[in-house]
Amino acid sequence: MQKTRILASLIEKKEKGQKSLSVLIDPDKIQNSSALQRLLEVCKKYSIDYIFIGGSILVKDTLEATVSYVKENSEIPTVLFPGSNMHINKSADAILFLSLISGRNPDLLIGQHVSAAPVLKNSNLEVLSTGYILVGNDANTTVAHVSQTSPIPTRKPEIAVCTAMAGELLGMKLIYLDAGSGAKEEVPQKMIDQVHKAIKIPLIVGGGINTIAKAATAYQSGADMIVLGTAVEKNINFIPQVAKIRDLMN
Ligand code: 1GP
Repeated sequence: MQKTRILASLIEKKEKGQKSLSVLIDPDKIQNSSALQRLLEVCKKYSIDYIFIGGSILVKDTLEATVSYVKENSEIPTVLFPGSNMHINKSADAILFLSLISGRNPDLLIGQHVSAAPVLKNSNLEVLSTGYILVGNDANTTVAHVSQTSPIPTRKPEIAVCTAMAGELLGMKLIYLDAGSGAKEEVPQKMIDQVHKAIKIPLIVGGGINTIAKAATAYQSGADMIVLGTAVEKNINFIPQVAKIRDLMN
């Protein structure tokens, strides 16, 4: 029996109009355990809702050590954000089972999932079926290159809307609009707003959120959860600033 705790809480929060905040830890970018410890302390202090762990490619073989450390030192639910079916770790609480529905690379629409399925079925991971939509005007980002797909251009919100609707109709439980890690241009307000209005399932937004104004705009436009990665790596004090925006909205 697969767990459903995180999905249930996201649906409940959405029904109440409550926002969530997730911090993405890229295991490749962790300097040492004291930096990770400090990050976890700040996440706890400001009641970060979820810790995402992963990245498009992981060069160092530190996923398992990172997940274990976070689990041992924090009670915040851990959600794997995998770049491939190599990035599964059974110690985490959940995994975003991402189907890259903005692209037409069959391996990332269904291929990797086939090989991951028996491993996931035999784990205690909560499997969160997620329609993953890459957004941006640059076909040369790491994620675009690794995934061999082109993102949906920022000026084409209608394509994102139809893609998200298709994901929902296919039975996916979450939609993730992502401009990619460290994106210069975040997912535009108009696109978040239109996608939010077109679907009933929770909407995650991430990529390039590096100012309070961008975080507030994403929430106000309809993001149920926002994900912070690069900006937190650069400045840990960004966490309390965005947590305050979340709390003001809740
Ligand atoms: C990337 O959405 C995440 O997939 C987070 O992006 O690193 O730009 O915050 P940033």
